[in-house]
Amino acid sequence: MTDFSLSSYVEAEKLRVEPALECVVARLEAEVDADVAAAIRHGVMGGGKRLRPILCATAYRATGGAADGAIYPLAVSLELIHAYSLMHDDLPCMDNAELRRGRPTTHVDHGEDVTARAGVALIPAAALQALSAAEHLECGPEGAIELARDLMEAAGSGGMVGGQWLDLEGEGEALGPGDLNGLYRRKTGALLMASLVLGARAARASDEVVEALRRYGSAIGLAFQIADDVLDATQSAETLGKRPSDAELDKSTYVGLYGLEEARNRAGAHVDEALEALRSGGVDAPALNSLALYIVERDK
Ligand code: GRG
Repeated sequence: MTDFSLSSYVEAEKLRVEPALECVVARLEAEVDADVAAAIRHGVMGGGKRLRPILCATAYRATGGAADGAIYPLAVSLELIHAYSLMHDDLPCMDNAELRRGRPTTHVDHGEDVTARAGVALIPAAALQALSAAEHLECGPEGAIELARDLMEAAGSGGMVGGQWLDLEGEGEALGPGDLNGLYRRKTGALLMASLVLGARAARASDEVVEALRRYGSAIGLAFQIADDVLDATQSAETLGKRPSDAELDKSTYVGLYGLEEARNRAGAHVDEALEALRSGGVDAPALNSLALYIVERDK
């Protein structure tokens, strides 16, 4: 029996993530034109679950990292990539969305060209943020390179960007299970997995533990995107803070392939896989267990 409360944990984590993000955004604002600065602030500081930095910080502590807050500057580098991806994903040339996190998307308030520039500025900012955070964490030159490489690989054409290409190309196509899994592992899974790996690496965890976190991250990445399909098919714009759009954009989804119930079952099976990865790697972390369960239960 545990008295662990995920909602208090997440709230406390957000209180540590937000100032670290504010610090990066304030620095960036001083480097760019005012219109781009405003779009960056809109895209980065406008809410969101902050799941990626929370996973990173949680993995760090679960694998031997200190509880003193030193991890957050690294953790927010993941959120910079995530924020840019949402800003660009919402653009008219991609998913053409006008609502996100319960308010107008960045391009609706700041224009398409400014949003494109603001998003792009966040990519090198994220890499630089990871490198300077690694220096403060005293990871050494090789450790710093490894962290930045993991982040950029997850963000790149073998990861999130490549997944987004597949997603755009797949609109109007009936993707089979293998193709859909590959797309999800890249588009959504790669950055979630990197969040765990960065945290564990920063804590100087053993290769075996890093591998356990990688397997956990890979499994929750898939579970997360399947749960997202379920949410898109079952929830209103009011609840989601964005307009459900999979059907309108004619996207292949787990719900389309397997139906609602089986999609939920499969997401649950990936969560079991994630929990087993932690157990087999000897990682005892109630917060990681609860976060995995939360990922599939957020539609309830
Ligand atoms: C130019 C092809 C090309 C790509 C640019 C746009 C882009 C890169 C990538 C898009 C990746 C993307 C939108 C993946 C979806 C990931 C996902 C499920 C996001 C929702 O994450 P949450 O629920 O969001 O964590 P919050 O709002 O809580 O932060």
